[in-house]
Amino acid sequence: MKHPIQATAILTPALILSVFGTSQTVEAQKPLNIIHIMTDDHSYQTISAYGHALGKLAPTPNLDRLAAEGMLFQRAYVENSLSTPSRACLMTGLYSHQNGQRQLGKGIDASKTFFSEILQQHGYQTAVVGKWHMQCEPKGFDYYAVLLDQGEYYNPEFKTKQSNGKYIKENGYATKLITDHAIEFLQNRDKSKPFCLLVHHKAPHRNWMPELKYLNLYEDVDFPIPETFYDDYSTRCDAVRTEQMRIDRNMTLIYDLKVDELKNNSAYQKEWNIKGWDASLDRMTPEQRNTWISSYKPRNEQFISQNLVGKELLKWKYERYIKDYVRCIKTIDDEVGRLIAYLEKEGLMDNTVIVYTSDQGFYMGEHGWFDKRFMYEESYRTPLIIRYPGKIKGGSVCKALVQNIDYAPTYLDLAGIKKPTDMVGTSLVPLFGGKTPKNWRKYLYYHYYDYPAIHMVRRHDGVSDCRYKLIHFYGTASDPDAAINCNELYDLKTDPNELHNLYGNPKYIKVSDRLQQQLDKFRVEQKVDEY
Ligand code: SGN
Ligand code: CA
Repeated sequence: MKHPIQATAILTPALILSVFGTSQTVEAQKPLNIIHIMTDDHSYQTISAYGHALGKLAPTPNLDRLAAEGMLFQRAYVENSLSTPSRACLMTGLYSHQNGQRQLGKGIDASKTFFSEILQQHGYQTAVVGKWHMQCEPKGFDYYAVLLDQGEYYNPEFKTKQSNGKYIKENGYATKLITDHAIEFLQNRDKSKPFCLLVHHKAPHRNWMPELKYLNLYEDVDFPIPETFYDDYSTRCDAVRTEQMRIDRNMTLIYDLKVDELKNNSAYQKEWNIKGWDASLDRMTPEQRNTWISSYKPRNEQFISQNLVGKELLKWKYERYIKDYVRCIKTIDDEVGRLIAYLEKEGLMDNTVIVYTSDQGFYMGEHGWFDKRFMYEESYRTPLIIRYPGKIKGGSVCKALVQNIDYAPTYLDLAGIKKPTDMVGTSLVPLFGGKTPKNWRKYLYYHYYDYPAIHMVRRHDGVSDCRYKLIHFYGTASDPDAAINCNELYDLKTDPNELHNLYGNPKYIKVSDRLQQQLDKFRVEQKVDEY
């Protein structure tokens, strides 16, 4: 007689051992694999499955397929909207102040356990390809091919287990090379073991350099400016007046918007990071550079001849920015499609959980901004799609509050492993059936620390529930932008664009007190040491 568990197609190594004592008993069973695809700065606004105007104009059919066959999370958030902190949350399942990575350039407490180490100890083959970006070596991986720091779009350098600590330049476009490495791992892996593969793309990070074949894509499409593009910040704290992430005053024409021809114009020679722009062109092969220049040059010359100023110039900057950004997304979508095609060819689609997310969200001109960091929706929220055949119904939507500290516990849970007791994140597996359990969390905690730093976003923490959000900006008199101790409260139901700060409004005292209590509770329970 068949053992009842043999009737199910998917078994994790831990389950195999606990049920059968030895893994040989169930040789015919397919173990459960995990693929975590994480892009860098990908906004949910630019995935068509999310239904936003931008996504409709620049569709993402392969990501949409994952959503159609899986679950789309509408309330997925990060704890600290910045790359290295987000990656540390992913690897440890801990908040930033617990894993040490509070700011971009320093922090990780490498003595903390990474979930990759635990999976490896339990018989998983583990790999990470692409952006690692942590100030420690990849820990708990059988295979890695990681970029130098933020990585480059063209001909980037990778470090692998075989390269003896050296970064070696590879020829091609980052998004494709990273997928090549992912497939290389899958091809050469030990097929007797389940795998966990992290595919961490560089794109669509600043300065949004598209693949050559897409340099002209969407050129004739009119991307609408967001409703909040001209936000006057009138009800907000001063933190939004001192920040440096505005399309009008902080986005540069040369480095960000690729108007190379302005380099010779004395009025622009002081623009930020012209050197960075030159370096990105210099690292291209002559063929790549020729294709690049001949594509942008006529458009740039036309732009220069128009002498745009004021709102017209701002709109032009927005258009160039969005187009280059969604061009980068196009290659991401293609390459996710290529990875899926490989899994299909290898018969791996029915026993592999595929997760698609980003290290944080991004402003696509909302509030006049690019970049991230703030606790406002566009950067606090991330895309999240999970495909898990047999366990998640295709086309389902999840509205529960989930956060990037939840990935590590989820992956351990999928592998049948109990999470370490100090891991604060929560497994998402109970949500996969389509219903939110009654005891699911009602609040999320957010904390941003990287100030003073590029973009000058003030430190803040806060708490949100499914409807309201309380933000507290803090800082001392010795900070470059002076002392700040200021609160904001938003009602996402009546004000989804977060334009009306309700803090101090007598009608909202009860809500504000309730959220404050929750914020205080988080600070105490999680031992937050600054706010
Ligand atoms: C770089 C970018 C910033 C960006 C940070 C953090 N400038 O410094 O615009 O905010 O990275 O990004 S760049 O000119 O070097 O691209 S993160 O995604 O790594 O957190
Ligand atoms: Ca990022």
